[in-house]
Amino acid sequence: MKHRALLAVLAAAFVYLPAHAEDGYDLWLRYGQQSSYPPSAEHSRELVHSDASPTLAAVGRELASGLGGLAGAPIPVVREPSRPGALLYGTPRSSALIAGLSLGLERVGPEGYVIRSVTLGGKAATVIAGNTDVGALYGAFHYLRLVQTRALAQNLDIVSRPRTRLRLLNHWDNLDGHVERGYAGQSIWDWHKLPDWLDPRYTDYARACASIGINGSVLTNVNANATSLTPAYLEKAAALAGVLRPYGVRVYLTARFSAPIELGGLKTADPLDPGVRAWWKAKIDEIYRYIPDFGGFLVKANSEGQPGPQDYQRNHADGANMLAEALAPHDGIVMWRAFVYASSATEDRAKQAHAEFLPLEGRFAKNVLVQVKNGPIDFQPREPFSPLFGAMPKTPLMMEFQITKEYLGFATHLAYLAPLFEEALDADTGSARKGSTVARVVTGELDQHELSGMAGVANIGADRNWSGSHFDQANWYAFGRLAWDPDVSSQAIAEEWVRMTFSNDPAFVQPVVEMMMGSREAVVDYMTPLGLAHLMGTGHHYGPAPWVSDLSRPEWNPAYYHRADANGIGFERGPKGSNATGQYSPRVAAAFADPKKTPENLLLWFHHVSWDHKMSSGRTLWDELVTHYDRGVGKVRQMRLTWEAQSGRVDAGRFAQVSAFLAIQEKEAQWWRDACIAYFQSISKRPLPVGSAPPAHSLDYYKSLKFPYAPGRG
Ligand code: GCV
Repeated sequence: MKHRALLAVLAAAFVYLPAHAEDGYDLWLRYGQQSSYPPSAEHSRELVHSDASPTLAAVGRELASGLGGLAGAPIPVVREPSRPGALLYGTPRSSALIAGLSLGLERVGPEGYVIRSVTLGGKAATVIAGNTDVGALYGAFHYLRLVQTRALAQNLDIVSRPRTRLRLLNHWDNLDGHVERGYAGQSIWDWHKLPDWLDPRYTDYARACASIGINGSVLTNVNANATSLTPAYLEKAAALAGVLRPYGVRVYLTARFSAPIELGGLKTADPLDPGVRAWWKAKIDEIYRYIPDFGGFLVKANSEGQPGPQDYQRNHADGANMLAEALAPHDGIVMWRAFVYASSATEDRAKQAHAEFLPLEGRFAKNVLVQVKNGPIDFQPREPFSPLFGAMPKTPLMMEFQITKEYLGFATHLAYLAPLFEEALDADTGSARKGSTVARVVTGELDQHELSGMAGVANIGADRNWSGSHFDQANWYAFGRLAWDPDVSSQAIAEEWVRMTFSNDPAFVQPVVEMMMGSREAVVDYMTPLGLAHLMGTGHHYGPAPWVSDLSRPEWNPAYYHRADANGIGFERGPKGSNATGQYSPRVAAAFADPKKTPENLLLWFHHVSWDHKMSSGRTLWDELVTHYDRGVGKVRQMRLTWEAQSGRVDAGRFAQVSAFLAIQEKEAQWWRDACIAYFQSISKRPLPVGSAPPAHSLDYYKSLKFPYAPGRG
C-alpha cells in the first residue's frame, strides 16, 4: 500500500506542466494535452516502471511526464503490468518480461530499439526495448514523438537503428563564454561555476540531444584553448559528462596541437618526438581518470593559424595517429578536420583539402576519422559536395555540417537547413561502386567502415529559446534526425518538428512546412544565386560585401570568389581554369567541367560565364541573376504573408518573435539584393530586366555600411 502511494506521488510529479509562458525553451519536447491520446485501450493505461540504471530512470521520467501531459492526466506507474494497455521499457537484462519476448533485438545493434505491440499474459501491451538502456531511451523518445505528432498506430511494429555511429554536436564555445559563430547568446557551458553548479539546463540539453539520437558533444571550440586540458577544466568537463551520460551523450574535447608546449613546457609539439608522444599519452590517461567514457578529440590543425604537425614538417596523418595511439587503449577516437587552406598556397581554395588529404589515404590509424565539411569551401548557402567524399575509401570520412547559420543570415533569417543537408547527403559521388552517394560514404556503408559519423556545428546558446530563433531549433532537430537516418526526407522532418513544436492543426502544418521547405532556396536567391559564394561582409559575414578585394589573403576577398569582370562572372574551375572539377570522379567531373552540363544552380561555382550567356529560361545570365535576386526577396515577402496568416494558431510570444524576425529578414534580403545588383551592375554595365526595380541606394552607400559589433565573430 505504502509502495503504491509512493508510485502515485511519483506519477503525479511527472505530469508535464510548462514552467513558464511559451518562450521556446521546451523545444520540440512539448507534452501538452493531445485530444487524440490515448487512442485506445491498447495504449498507455499504465507505465511499468524501471529504474535499474540512471538511463532507465531517465526513460521513466520522460515517459511519465510526457504521456501524463499528453493524456492530460497522470499515467499510473506500476512495477508489474496489471491490466491491458501497459507500456514497458528496458532491455532483456533489465526486465524478465522483455527477456521473455522474441523482439528481434539482434537487428538493432547497441543503440537501436524495437517498439512493438505484444500480448503479455493475455493482455495487450506495448514494449519499448533496446539491447542497451540508451537504445530504450531512443525508443521512448520515438514513442513520444508518435504521440506528439498523432502518428501512433493501433498496432506498433517499429524497428530502428542508427546509420552512423557518431552523431555529434560540435560546440564552437570558448572558455570565456563567447560562442564563435554563435547567434543565441553566450555558451550554455558555465565554466566558471562548474563543477559545483550544474545548471538544470544541462539536463534539458541532454534530453533534447537524446530525443533525436545525438550521442556526443564536443564541448569546446575547434580553435582550441589548451586550458581546457588542465586538471581544473577536466574536472569541469567531468561534471558535465556526469549529467550527459545517462542520456547517452559522451563528452569530447578539442585538442590544441601545441598543448605540450603551452601546458607541458616542452620545446616542441612535433608528433614524432618521443617526449611529445609521452606527454600526450600521460594527458590522455589523465583525461580518462576524470571521464572514463571520454569520447576523444576533435582537431583543427594547420588551418587558419592553428598549430599542427606541418609546423614540424610532418603531415596530418602523423599528427592524428600520435593522438590516436594514445586514445586507442581507452577506445577513444580522433576526428581530424580536413578544413584546411594555407596562406601561402596559390591553389584555388576549393581544391586545397582534397590536395592535402588525398595523398594520406590509407595512412590514418584505425581510430581516426577525417572530418570533412559538406562543401569544398565553407558552409555557403549552396556548395557542391566536397570532392573528398568518394575519393578516400580506406578512410572513414565524417560529415561536418554547420547548424549555426554563419553564412545564411544568422538567427534572424528563417532558413530551414534540412534541404541543404539532404542535397549534400543525396549527392552521387559518381564512384564506380553502386549507390555511392555521399550519405553512404558517411555512414560507412559504401566502404564497410565500422567507424562513421556526422557532426553539426551547434547553434545552441544561453538564449531562452536555445537557438536564437524559434525556427532555428528545427535545424538542430533536423541534424539529429538525419544523422540517425540520412534517408529521412527533409519534408517529413519539417512536418514532425512543426507538429511537435507548434501545432498539429493541418491549417498550420501544411503552409508552415511549405514555408520552411522553400526558405533555404530563398536565402540562396537573395544572397548567392547560381553558384556564387562567399559574398558576405568581412570577418563577421553579416550582410553583402561583394566589392571587397583588398584583404591580405586573396581567398578572404569576395572578389576572389565571384571574379566578375566586363565579360562575365564566376570562378572557372573547369580544365581551362583551376581544374577543381578534376578532383571529382570522372563521371561527376565530366558534368561539372562542361558549363552546358553543370547544374545551373552551381554554374558560377564552376565556370566564368559571359553576362550574355543564354540560360535555360531563355534569359541572359545577367537577367537571370537579377531575376534570382528579385525572386529571393519575393519569397521572403511570401513567407511573411504565410506566417501572418497563422495569427491565433500559435501562442502570442512565439508568433510575435517570428513575425519580427521575418520583417528583419525581408529588410535584409532587400539589402542583399540591392547591394549585389548595384555592385554587379557597375561591372556588367547591363540594364536591369524590365520590371526589376533599381537599388534603393547608391553602391557607395552600401559600401559605407560597417558592422563592427555583429555577433558571433571569430
Ligand atoms: C572555428 C570558418 C569560420 C571560422 C571557423 C572555421 C572552421 O572559417 O568563419 O569561425 O573557425 O570556419 O571551421 O574552423
